[in-house]
Amino acid sequence: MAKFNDPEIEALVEKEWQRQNSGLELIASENYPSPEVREALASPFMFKYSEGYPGKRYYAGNENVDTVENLACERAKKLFQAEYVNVQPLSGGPANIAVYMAFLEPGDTVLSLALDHGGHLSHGLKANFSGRFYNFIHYHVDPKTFIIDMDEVEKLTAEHKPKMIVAGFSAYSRNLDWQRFRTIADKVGAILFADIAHIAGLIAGKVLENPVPLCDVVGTTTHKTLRGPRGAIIMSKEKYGKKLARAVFPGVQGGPHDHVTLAKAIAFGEALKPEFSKYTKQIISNAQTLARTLINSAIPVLTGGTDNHLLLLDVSSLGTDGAEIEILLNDAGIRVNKNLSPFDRGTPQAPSGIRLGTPALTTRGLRELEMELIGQWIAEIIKEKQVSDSQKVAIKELALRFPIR
Ligand code: DSN
Repeated sequence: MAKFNDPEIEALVEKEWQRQNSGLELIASENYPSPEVREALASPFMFKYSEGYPGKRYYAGNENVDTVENLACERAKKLFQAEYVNVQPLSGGPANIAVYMAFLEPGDTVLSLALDHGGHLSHGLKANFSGRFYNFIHYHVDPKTFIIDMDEVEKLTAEHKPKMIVAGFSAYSRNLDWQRFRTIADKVGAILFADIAHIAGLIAGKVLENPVPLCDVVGTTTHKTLRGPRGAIIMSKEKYGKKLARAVFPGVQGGPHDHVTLAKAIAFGEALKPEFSKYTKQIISNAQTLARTLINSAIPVLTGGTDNHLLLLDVSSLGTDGAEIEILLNDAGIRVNKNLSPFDRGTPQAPSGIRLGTPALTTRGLRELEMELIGQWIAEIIKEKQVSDSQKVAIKELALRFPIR
C-alpha cells in the first residue's frame, strides 16, 4: 500500500486495508484487480484531458492517449468478438444512459427485468433517470422455478411493442436464453440490449455463452468478474458505432478518464490469457460449492443453485431477514449484501434475500474446501442468529491466509 504523509489519511487507508484483508468478501459485484491494473490508475495518463476520440481530440498532446484508447478497444473487440467498442463510459450507470440516449427518445417503451426479480436500478426504476425518462415495462421470474419467464417476455413484447428489450441483471443466478431474447426482439424490430455487467468476466473466460454476436448492443462494467478498474464499456454492431460514440461524448460525458482506459487495456490483456479462463471456471465452481453446502445445511438457495458467480438466499422462512443477516455476517467478518428477492414481502431496507458471490475470494485463491467451510459458517450464523467468538477467530484466520495481492 502507498504511504501517505497525512497521518489521518494514512490511518484511514491502513484501517480499510486491514478490514479488507481480515474479512471474507462475498459481495457479488466486488473484486480485486491485479496490482498492474491498480498501478495504471496512478499513471501519468491521469493528468490528461482528451475530450473526443482517437485522431479527433479537442486538446493537444493526445498521441499516447490515442494509442491507449485504440489498444483498449482492440483488446475488448478480441475478447468479446465485438464489431464496435467504446471504452470511455465512466461506469455502468453512465454507459446505460448513453445506450438509451443512442437508441431511444424520451417516452419510448422498453422491456426489462423487474428490479426485485433481479434487474438493475438503471433498467427502469422510477427514481432512476431510466424510469423517469422512458416507459419501462417489466418481465419477471416464474413464481415456482424463479427462472425468467420467457413466455411473459414474449407476451409483453407482442402487447407493448417495445423499442428496446434489456436482457441483463444484477441478482440472477441462471443463464439467460440469449437466442430466445433475439427471436422475440426480432418479432417487433426491437433493439436487443444485453447488460452483462455481472457476467462479463465469465463470458470473456469462455465459461458462459457470449451474447455479443447476437445482440445489437451490449454494455458492461469492467470491475466485477472482469477484474478491471471501476468503469464500463459499450459494444455493438459496427453500424451503431457512430451514434453510440456521440451518445457517450458529448451526449453524456466530457473528458474520458485516460488512466482508467489504460487500466481497462491491461485488464483486457489479462483476460485474453489462458489463465483467466481457468480463474473464471474456478469462480463458478466456488459458487456452486457454496450453494451446495448451504442447501445441504437446509438454507434455501433460490433456483436450487447457480450457473454463474452468484447465488441468492431467501432467509424469510428462517425467521429472519436479509438486513439482520447482513449485519450478523459482517460482524463475523463475512461481507454480503441484503437483496430483494422475487415476490418479496419485505422492504428494500429489510428484504428477504441475501446475495453472495465468489469473484473476490476466488481472486484471493480460495477454493472448494474453503467454500465448504464458509458455507457452514454462514448456515450456522443464519440458523443461530448470533456469531460466536470462535467463529470470528476462525474466519479472520482463514482470510489472513489468503492476503489480497
Ligand atoms: N451495484 C452493482 C451491484 O452490486 O450489482 C450494480 O450496479
